[in-house]
Amino acid sequence: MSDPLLVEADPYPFAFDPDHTALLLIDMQRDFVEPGGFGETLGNDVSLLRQVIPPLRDVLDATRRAGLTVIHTREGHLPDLSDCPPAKLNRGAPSLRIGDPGPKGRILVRGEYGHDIIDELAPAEGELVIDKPGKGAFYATGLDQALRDGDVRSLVVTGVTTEVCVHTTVREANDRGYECLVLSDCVGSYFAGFQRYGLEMIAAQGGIFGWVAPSGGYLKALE
Ligand code: C5J
Repeated sequence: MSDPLLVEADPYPFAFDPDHTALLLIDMQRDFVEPGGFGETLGNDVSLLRQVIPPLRDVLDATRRAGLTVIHTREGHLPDLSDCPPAKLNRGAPSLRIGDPGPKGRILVRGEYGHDIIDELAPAEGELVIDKPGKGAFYATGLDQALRDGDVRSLVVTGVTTEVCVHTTVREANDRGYECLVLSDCVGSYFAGFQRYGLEMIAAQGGIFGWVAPSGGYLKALE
């Protein structure tokens, strides 16, 4: 076991052992993040999400250099939508539904161009990519088993969106016994208020779901 590394964080320093820690990049998919994608079609300002790309790129590079495990997730469904519950498909009576043809291929369908991860953060060979039908990365996926197989106990969490897939995943991870550090400048929301309160909720009450810190402290710890 290596000496634990420390990151200044809310509500108190986050200690992690790099040999038992994974970087998780949640849903950095073209349809959420790119201009002309599904997210923008719904009226969202994707520039708020794109702000996370440069710091997350630095975090990804440093994490790879340090030899920690890197895991990517993608939200999406099988082409026949058999893994998409009607409640999700019909929610909100959207003008574009999951599976409909969208600007970058069928919306949230595996194998489509818009479903894939943006080029800037493309998975490297050997990095695990978890395809998830839900908002949380643990629901109906092999993530928990993969983490246990790799003896991973701590997660450094990044990606989009803060209040939806990041939050759901952090809560799921916390209930399963993983310690989560959320990097505040590497998670993004289409809504400034949700970003702020989403992060506050994680670290509130002595770190009820985990820790929150800007990426600088994590990068420093890896040096
Ligand atoms: C994610 C969503 N990734 N907002 N999905 O947060 O529907």
